[in-house]
Amino acid sequence: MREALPAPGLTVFPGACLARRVLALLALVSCGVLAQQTVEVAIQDYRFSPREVHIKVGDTVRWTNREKRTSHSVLFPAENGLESERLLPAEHWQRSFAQPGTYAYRCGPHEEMKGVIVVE
Ligand SMILES: [Cu+2]
Repeated sequence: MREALPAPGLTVFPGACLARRVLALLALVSCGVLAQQTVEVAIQDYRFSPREVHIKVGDTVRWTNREKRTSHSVLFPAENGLESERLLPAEHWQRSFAQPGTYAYRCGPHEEMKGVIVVE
């Protein structure tokens, strides 16, 4: 975003200066929103790795099945059983998180496989 600079010799009023600071602050905030990240979680040896992931609101988590032959899924019991498709080796699935909170999940077919996403 470019601002028009005052012509040489013009007085800049304090109010205009404040408005410019507010605009700069807004630009910073929107840049922060745009800087969304995708965090990788590997599924290997019947484990989610890392087991616990901390992200910011708006970030995306992508799970990739790194097994040689076992398929897995990603299941969020607290969200009406939201579940990925069954992931074959080398397949991945991702979702983003729009609300802060702690999201516990597990593998659909293997209940003992657990993980958690903490959205801050
Ligand atoms: Cu599994």
